[in-house]
This record gives sequence, C-alpha cells and structure tokens, in this order.
Amino acid sequence: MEKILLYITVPSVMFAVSTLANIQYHFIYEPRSWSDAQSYCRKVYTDLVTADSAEIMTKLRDSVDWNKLGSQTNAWIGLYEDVNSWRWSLSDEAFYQDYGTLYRNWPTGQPDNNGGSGESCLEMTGSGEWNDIGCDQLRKPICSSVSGQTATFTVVNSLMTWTQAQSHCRSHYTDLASVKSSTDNDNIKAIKPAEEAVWLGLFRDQWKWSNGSLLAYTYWMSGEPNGPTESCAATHFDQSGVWVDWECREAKAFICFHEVPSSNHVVKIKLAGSSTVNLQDAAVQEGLLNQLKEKLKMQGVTADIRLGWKRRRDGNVFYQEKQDDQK
Ligand SMILES: [Ca+2]
Ligand SMILES: [Ca+2]
Repeated sequence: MEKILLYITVPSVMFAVSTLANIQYHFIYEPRSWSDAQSYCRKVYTDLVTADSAEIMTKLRDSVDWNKLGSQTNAWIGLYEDVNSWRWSLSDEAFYQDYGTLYRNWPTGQPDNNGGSGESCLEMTGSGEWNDIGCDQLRKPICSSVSGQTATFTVVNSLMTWTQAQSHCRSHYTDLASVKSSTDNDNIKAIKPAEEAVWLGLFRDQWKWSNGSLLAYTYWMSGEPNGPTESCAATHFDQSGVWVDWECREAKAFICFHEVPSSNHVVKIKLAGSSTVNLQDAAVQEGLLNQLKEKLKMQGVTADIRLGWKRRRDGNVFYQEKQDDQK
C-alpha cells in the first residue's frame, strides 16, 4: 500500500480513496473468432480489452503495429451484444417451481434483432406470438399479481416504454407478466386488446464488455451497430479506431488486457480548505483525478496508470472526516 496525501483548497476536511491499477495491452495479430479470442485473452492475460474511455482508445491507436495488422486494419475488442441473456423481469425462483423459466413462443425468424437496433424487450404481437423489439417503443403493459406459483394478469390501459411498464407493474402489481406455459400465453392473448401488441416481462442485456463492465463510453462508427446478427465489436484503426459490429465468427486480430496485480495501490486523498467546490460533482472529481495523475508522474511513476474513484457503501466518493478519524 502506498499513501499519498494531496492537499487542495475545498470547504472542509474530506477523504476519498482512489484505486490505481496498472493495465497493459497486448495485441495478438494471429486472427481468431471473437469467442476464441476471448478464451485466449482469459487464459493468457485477464480478458479481451475493455476500451471504455477516449484515453484508452488513444493508447490502442498509438500501440498498434500496422505491419503486423496487415490489410484487415481492424481488431476485436471485448465488446459484445449479449443476445443469449433473455430472462424474466420477475426473478422469484419459488414462482417458477415445476415450470422453469424456459417457456418461449418465438415464431420462426424471431428473435431477429431487426436492423441490429438493440431489440432487447419482448412484445406479444396482435396474434399472440412473440417479437423482440426496441424497449423504447410504446406499448400497454401486461402486469401480473403473483401468489405462490399462480399469476393473474391485468392489462394496463396506458402506453409506456418497457422500463416504464416494468416500474408501473412493480409499483401496482407484482411485476411485468412472466409466461410459464402456453396456457399463460393463451390467457394473456384473451385479455389483451385485439390486434394490439403489449409488453411482457422478458428482456435481455444489450452491448457490454467481456469483463462484465457496463457500456458507459461508446465510440461507434456512424450508422453502427447495424447488423442483426453482428454481435461482436472491432476497432477500425484505419478510421481513428471507431467501433463496428461484425459477425462474431469472423477471424480477426484482437487486443487483450492484463491487469498487473503487483502495482495496485490505494491512494487516500485528503482535501482541506475553505472554497465552495462541490465534491460530488463528476467534473470536479475528474479534475482531481487528473491532478493526482500529474502528481504521480512528478513523483516518477512511469508505468501506465489507470485511476478511478472507489465509492463508499453510501455511494459517495468523498466523506467528511470525523474528529476522531484524524490521525
Ligand atoms: Ca424482432
Ligand atoms: Ca456492422
């Protein structure tokens, strides 16, 4: 553990803890499918690269060996659309006993992620069949009230996005409807407005990183992602590294990352003074991180450094030091 104190003028004495990890990037130029690339990175290093900032994208652009990359000019990164993660909004295991959660009523050709537009929510169409569709569409929800393993269904006569529908059902009933059998499906079809599509509780994850990180930063090429069956992302070095989705079975060069455990540090920052900076402001926090990075460089830290705030259980980065904490 290494402790560095950084004094900056702010309202009162506060502490924050920041983690510092050393990340190395490894380019593998022998082409593999995305999942083979993922296996290789997990075996030899940590995982396929999580390129979740402009800073990392710049580093990757600066590190690529164009001669080894060859004419393909792009490489897999750890980003993929998790099309196999369909699950019900209601996750209560006791409710699914003897039935399981696996009943599906997809017609041939669905789910199709039409247009590669992130169709990650389930509607029941007018005819009672299922269709994956964008969650921002407006539909009436089918809510369920659950008692033991029995559900009763209710149509809510108001148009909502899928997320609004989920909140509404959870507030006023048990949850959005789960369909455990063809009988449930028939019952819902019978009560919903004829010819009208409605929301059911099935949904899936969209794009996410191989190491489990959620997608907070994006660098898609204009018009991408666009392929209904293109569920893996590559960075195109001939176009500033922008991301494009491809069929995962394509063989491409790829980039792994390695988190070097020996150089993990927790740095505790102490701030003292009397100005009126809002420490919960994300821009202020970023500014402080940049100052810390500069300070580490001045102290001779030359390795790749990656800084982030460590959140406390209450969700705050900073906290006011109590008198008896002061040592
Ligand atoms: Ca569809
Ligand atoms: Ca594409």
